[in-house]
Amino acid sequence: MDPATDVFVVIDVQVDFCPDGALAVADGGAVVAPINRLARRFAHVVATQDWHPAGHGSFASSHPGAAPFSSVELSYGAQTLWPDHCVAGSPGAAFHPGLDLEPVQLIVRKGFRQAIDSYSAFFENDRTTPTGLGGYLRERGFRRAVFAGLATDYCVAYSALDAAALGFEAHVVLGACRAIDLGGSLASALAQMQAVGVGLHHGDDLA
Ligand code: VGL
Ligand code: ZN
Repeated sequence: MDPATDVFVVIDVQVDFCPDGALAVADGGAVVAPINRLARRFAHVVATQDWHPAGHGSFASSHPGAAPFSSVELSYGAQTLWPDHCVAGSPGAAFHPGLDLEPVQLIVRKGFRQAIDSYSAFFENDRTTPTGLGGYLRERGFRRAVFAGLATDYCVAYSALDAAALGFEAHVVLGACRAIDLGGSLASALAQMQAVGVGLHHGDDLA
């Protein structure tokens, strides 16, 4: 590790992605302890927060007759529809109460445009609208980005893939992530990350 050029990126460790949340990821709360432990080993930590307006275009409830977890065609292509979740300012959008925010130097909110979802911490789902995180990390001189959080196969994987595409050395600590696994999405995400050289760490540490 190089403390000056490594950054730990904590993805969407929010109440709605944990058990009893609106879009609960199985065992989602299990990521909190390893993430808190990892964060203390990095000199630089940033976090993302899924942050949607009420009536967001990714919510099934915004598409009459559509069921959660089905897919629709939006202006930018296929979009999975989710239960209402992480509505800006709501209790479900808050970080998990056990997440240690003290080491976090930047919080990036994403998915706040009504008509565009954003899985990745770098580019929204139209694949062109930037969140600004790429410029921030580059300007701060980071070279290696290590990811953990929720969910492995959506926001973590999209973020790690974009980081690699932007030229960062990307790693994912899989033991500090949990997946939604919808229609083979976990296997597909792992294969895509492997294919572009994202470092996949199967335990809850970087080893
Ligand atoms: C996420 C689905 C919808 C995630 C966010 O954080 O992985 N997944 N919104
Ligand atoms: Zn979302």
